[in-house]
Amino acid sequence: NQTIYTEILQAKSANQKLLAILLDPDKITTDSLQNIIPKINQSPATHIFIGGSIVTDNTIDELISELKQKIKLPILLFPGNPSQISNQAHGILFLSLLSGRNPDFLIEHQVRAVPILKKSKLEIISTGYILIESGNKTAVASVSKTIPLPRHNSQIAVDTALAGEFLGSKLIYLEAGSGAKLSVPLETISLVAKNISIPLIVGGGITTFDGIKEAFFAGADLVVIGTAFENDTNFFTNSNF
Ligand code: 1GP
Repeated sequence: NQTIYTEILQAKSANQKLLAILLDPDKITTDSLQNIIPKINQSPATHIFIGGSIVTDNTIDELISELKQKIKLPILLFPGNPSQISNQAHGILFLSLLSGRNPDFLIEHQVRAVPILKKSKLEIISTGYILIESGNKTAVASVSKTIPLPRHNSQIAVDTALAGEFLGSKLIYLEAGSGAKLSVPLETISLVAKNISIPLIVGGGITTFDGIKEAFFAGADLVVIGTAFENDTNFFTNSNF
């Protein structure tokens, strides 16, 4: 059952841009959730991603079941490791960190997730995850102990993304890292988008409405906003979406 993925493909072919709000379960309290829910419903978001590099709290099930009652958007797990899998979500971005050379994040975590995934009804969406250098050390780079791809060599990003597509990834995710000083260069987004045929997700360090528009214009099919919304829940309501 690939409903969420089919909808992403349909949006891509209709040139409808998609927007995900990334929620980090560690940073959300029961109180803040009640404030966040109406803001998400008023925003142009089309998806909710749930995850973080260092999720310590065990409240992910509760968080998602509360969100599902009040928000109609598809909820996709964006897990840093197998402990962040919840059956409450609709689907999971099944990530392999293709930019790195750490086998744990290329395949080990994925193998360990299988017994959990086999018992779940989650829609599993294979995603080639590519970390691009961002001017500061982000949690994903530290936690994964990998070196991001260089900013000024888009060709290596293109080749990595295409390797992912040839290996069977359904999505490519170009990531600068949450809270990145510099978001993924537009030139890299553009070259990767031109070369792959699967949908392209872009996130990390995008903090303005113009930043979102530029990423879309460069070729992103789906943009992810985490920190900007976390810091200001009026981020979407104040901009002219
Ligand atoms: C991180 O791409 C997402 O995985 C979002 O990053 O928190 O910088 O928006 P930000």
